[in-house]
Amino acid sequence: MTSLREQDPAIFDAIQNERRRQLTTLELIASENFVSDPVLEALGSVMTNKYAEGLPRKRYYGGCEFVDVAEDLARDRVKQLFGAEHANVQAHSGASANMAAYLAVSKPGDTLLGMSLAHGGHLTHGHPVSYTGQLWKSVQYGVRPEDGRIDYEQLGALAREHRPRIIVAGASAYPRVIDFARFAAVAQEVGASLVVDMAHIAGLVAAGLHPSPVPHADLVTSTTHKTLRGPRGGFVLARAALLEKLDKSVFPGLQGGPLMHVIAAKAVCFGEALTPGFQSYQRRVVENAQALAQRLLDRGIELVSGGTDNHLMLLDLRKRGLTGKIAEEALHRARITVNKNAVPDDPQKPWVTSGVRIGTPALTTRGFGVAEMQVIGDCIARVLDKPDDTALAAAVEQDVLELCSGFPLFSWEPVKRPGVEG
Ligand code: DSN
Repeated sequence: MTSLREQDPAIFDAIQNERRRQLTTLELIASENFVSDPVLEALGSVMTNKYAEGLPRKRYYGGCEFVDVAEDLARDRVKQLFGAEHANVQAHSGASANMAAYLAVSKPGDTLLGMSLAHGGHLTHGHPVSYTGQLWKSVQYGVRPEDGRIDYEQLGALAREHRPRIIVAGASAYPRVIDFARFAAVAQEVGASLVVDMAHIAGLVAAGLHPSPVPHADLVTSTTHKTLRGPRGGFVLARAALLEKLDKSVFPGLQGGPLMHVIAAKAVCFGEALTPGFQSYQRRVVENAQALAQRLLDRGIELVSGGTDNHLMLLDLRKRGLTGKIAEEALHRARITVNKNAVPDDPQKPWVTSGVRIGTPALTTRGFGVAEMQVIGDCIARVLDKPDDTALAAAVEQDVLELCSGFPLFSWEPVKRPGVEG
């Protein structure tokens, strides 16, 4: 990055500091990951210079012959990966993928039944602050208070009462297997389209470690940057019958020019996900999550639903008298990065919350295994036992740095201690 260093040292420094932060912290945000060098190279490529509105061989601009190659490869690979009939890989993000899917099978003013954000869903599943909750009539289902599992009885009852045009399955903070067949049965009963947002679990689905939504859903949306370990972006899978509606919904319905450098990087990510190594990576993600969850339980930390089946867990801090905000900040001081997160029926505001969400995809990419998860579980428990103790935070920070130093993150450099120029 010699030219960036010379031309724009402020941005160069920000990037170097972010790189150092990633190297010297424990990244436990469930929706984050570390991309490979080939993904990063495709992202930083000249394909960012190209306008390519339209689809391969049907563009509104000349000179698209090579970006067409990238988009064809991305579409073919993602279809192969998930056994889908059709794919659109142009969505800039998961939020736009969801909007495109909704617009393909309904119109604003229709009723949408989605999982409440407060129970683990997502803003774009019909929350009132999101356009999805403002443009559609939103009805929300959630989890059962007694066990934190999706309340399929409530889902069915709400569907029969409100006759939604769309039912949305999928979650951002749900640690258990989702029964897509059950969602499809409810959707069929009331004549709704089923849209599954598999963003969080896409990598697990690709590896066969979570049941696939593809046979059950009319449309499946996802991001590429979570468990799938690709560039930041989205895509939508569809039944062949919805091919045209979906493509038109993305462009010209929702977006202008696709980000061709990101699409090239998505193609690289899908190619990586088709290799056998990806399946063993996903297996380790789940093993690590289960090991970490068990260690936290052993240390007396309560988890929503009592554990995890996937890549994440949700810590319920109410009985400790802690908020998610305090916990996130205390863990940050010890170089452990998590996000505060609402627990079901959280009495606190979204900016405060009573929980913390933790996931293992990023650290598993970094090479951490079950033994390290146990050490990390102890580090988290030590901090949460005494969140105001700055001496303890400093001691845990040293342990975290020690742990990080054994796991280089970027192939082109070793771990450096903070403050030491690299
Ligand atoms: N913001 C994402 C997450 O952290 O789960 C969802 O889009």
